[in-house]
Amino acid sequence: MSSTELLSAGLSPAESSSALALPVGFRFGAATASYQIEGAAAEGGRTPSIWDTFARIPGKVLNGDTGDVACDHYHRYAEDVALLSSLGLDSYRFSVSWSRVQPGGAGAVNPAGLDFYDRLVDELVGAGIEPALTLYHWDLPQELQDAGGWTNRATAERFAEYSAIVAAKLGDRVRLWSTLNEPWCSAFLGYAAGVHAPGHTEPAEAFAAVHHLLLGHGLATQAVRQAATDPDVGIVLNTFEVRPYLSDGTDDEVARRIDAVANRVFLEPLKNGRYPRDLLIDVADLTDFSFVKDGDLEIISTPIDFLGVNYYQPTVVSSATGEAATNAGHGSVLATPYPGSGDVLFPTLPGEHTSMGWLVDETGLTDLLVKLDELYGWPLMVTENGAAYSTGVGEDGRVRDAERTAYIEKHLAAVAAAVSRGADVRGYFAWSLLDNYEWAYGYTERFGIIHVDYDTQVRTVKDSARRYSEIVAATRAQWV
Ligand code: GCO
Repeated sequence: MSSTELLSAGLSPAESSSALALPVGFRFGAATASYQIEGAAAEGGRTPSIWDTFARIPGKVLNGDTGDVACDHYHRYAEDVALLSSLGLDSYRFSVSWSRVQPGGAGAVNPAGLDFYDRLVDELVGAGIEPALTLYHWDLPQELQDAGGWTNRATAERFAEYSAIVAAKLGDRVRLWSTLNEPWCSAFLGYAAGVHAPGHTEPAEAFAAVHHLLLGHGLATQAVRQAATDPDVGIVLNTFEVRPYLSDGTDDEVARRIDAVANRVFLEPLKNGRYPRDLLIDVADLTDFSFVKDGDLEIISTPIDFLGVNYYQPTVVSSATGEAATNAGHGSVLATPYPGSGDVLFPTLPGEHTSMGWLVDETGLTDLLVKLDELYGWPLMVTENGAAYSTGVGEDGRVRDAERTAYIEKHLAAVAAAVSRGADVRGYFAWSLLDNYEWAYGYTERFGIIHVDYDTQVRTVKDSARRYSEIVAATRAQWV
């Protein structure tokens, strides 16, 4: 028998066509983030975060949308957990709003805020769903921003204190902890490109922010290990699968630069306790890294239990003019931290694109996972993967999101392909459980496997969620 035949033995035809060769115990989940779904922005003692402020600056977010109401998950969490459960998912990745738990980001705990997450965790555990908690998904308390935000070293210390509070309360039931979600976005989109809160356009600030985010991560990792029972602690990066546009070597130097500022700026300090030498040289005109103090890199390289990988599309880069220039798409924010960044192009490749204009190419996920496994050796988890398409609810009440269904099928198969090539991948979380607040795009882009009607808050399970659920069931069936 071939391994495929072996795996399919005893399964119904529908099951065997859906089952993926993934290791026993592989986690299947869906992900969200606090500001994107909770709403109840001024309830239960929550105070503003930088996103509450940024969303109110005219022109920063499409239609002036805010997270004031979002998916009203704060009030509807039990219904949302029931939906997760109905899909047969075993894990739920969510984030905690710092200013709900500790208004102002320092000092006294707000019991009402912490109780919300206590209830959510109980609801999940009661439904047999493993909570996967992210401590920071971009919603910094505004008061900390007023004191400099992530450019201020003290923010890292405040973050560790807040993390200890959350871990002390929930650490008896939450095993999977992520410190930061996508610090690249916090630092570069927030402080250099200005398209995310706090909206600064100071490239030098972005590097100070990177360092203090990493320091906060290291301190929080230690704090969670002290306060929680046997936790697995990791960090979630939007590692970029950087590919040169031209394969003749012309674009290799640009690919190296982007890989340094997008990936290795985080991976190297986390794994090896140093910033990449080539990066230090590339950005020498911007910063001398004098914000790095004795002992910081040891804290930052505190061993982690897993790396969370968020993947949506490959990042194709070019230095060329001509054809590449004609096809240069969005994404130039990646180059913003560099002086003379105008020479980095992000060509749009032919093929299918989502409503965000992102290329559908699952080979990028396989290659990225294999590469990260080989270079760094951490257990990996795909903590976000998904696609924006605007398919609405049909007259028969169904959401026929065939493109998203195909996207998820291809990317799950791409994870299995990475596993077959030796990568230690332990889970997959669809982004997102619900249509939600897509940051600067407001409510215009829908990533959910569950549709949300923002007027009525009615949830409708999309076809993609049903298909995902079927694949999960079939894959698990082969384990028994
Ligand atoms: C991110 C965030 C999510 C986004 C998602 C789609 O990766 O940017 O973690 O909050 O909503 O990625 O853009």
